[in-house]
Amino acid sequence: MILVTGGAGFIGANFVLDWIAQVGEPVVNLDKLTYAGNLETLRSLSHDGRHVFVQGDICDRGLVDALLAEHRPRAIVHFAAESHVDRSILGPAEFVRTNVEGTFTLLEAARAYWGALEGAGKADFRFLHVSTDEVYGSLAADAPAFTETHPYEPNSPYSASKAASDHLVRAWYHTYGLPVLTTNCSNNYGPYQFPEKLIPLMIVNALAGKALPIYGDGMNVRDWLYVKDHCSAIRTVLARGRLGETYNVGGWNEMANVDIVNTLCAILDELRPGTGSYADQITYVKDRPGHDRRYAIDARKIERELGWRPAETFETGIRKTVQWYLDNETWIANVQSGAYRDWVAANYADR
Ligand code: NAD
Ligand code: TDX
Repeated sequence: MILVTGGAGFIGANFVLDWIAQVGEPVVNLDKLTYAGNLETLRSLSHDGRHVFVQGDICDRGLVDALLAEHRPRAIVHFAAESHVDRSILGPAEFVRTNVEGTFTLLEAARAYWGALEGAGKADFRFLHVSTDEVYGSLAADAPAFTETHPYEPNSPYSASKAASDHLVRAWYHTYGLPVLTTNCSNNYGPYQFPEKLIPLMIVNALAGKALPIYGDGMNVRDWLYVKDHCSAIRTVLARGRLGETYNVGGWNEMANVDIVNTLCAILDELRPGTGSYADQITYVKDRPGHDRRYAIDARKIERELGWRPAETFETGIRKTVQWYLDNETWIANVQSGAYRDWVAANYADR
């Protein structure tokens, strides 16, 4: 049994589906079901005994203690977070609460639980903290990609809260010996991503005939990784990562936002032709405050030490992603209307 936090969100739910399919080991999934949590994504597991869903808050120490005592997991994989930069600018409090206080609560609960384990159970226990490349701040156009030793220079309330959580995880290893691992990954894309993030927002707006809002000059650069490749990286680090280490995870795929949006429009023009090009819907809008110019990940450590490689290129991953959104318009409509919340009550009432 492993305990996953935030397993109803975009990456967490992809991870739970991938874990059950690839490893088959039971999962207890603790998720508060904020606006970003969507159990409809886990519909295929709603009657699978290997998935135990618990709606709750990672800041609730009593609940976390009770789950650890009941399920005796061999690892905690911690995804739960407030994850959207624009929301962190409008309302940072929830980011500090969940990302910093929530991680602190989990670390303390894990320390108590692990401290009472004995023998092989104690030696094998792992706390894997899922983090982001945004903690490193912004890179100049010609600077080398982020390595694991790059200084932390977070610029948004979101990235500052994730940086704080990374520091707590590091301290719990050095001070208490808690067997931790941290991954810092670049921008993910793929199925089941909430349509507030760049790629799903552009696909959904394009299909709805709405504007495609590009912030600033559209030349901000991100590294993009298909979500299933992030899941395989987490599985790899959990299995073979060195304790106390951090691993950067990325796709070696830097792209400017405007190129991403044009790529999406070109694929949509081909797969769902309209009267003109979807690119005609592109609108340049006011920039995001404190908008980081460039992120790039140097993933050589995880490749060299653990033998991990992404399976998808951007070209293959983005086509699968667009096709998925075209094939799953009900999922999108339910997310946009809020109807996905009713599905939870109807299908997980017994949990
Ligand atoms: P998401 O916003 O889609 O999902 C977050 C999940 O956490 C939701 O299901 C939500 O209900 C849950 N949650 C929020 N607050 C909670 C709380 N207090 N208690 C319990 N559950 C709570 O996020 P995501 O994009 O899937 O990101 C998952 C993790 O990966 C985050 O830690 C994020 O920082 C990190 N990450 C994301 C990306 C990316 O591109 N999306 C890249 C690198 C790292
Ligand atoms: O409408 C938009 N227009 C636009 O130009 C949106 C939503 C975004 N953008 C730009 C801002 C960024 O430069 O696109 C880029 C990607 O934006 P987001 O999808 O909001 O992602 P980002 O801010 O890069 O952060 C993401 O990657 C790292 C995730 O949200 C984080 O959780 C993760 O840690």
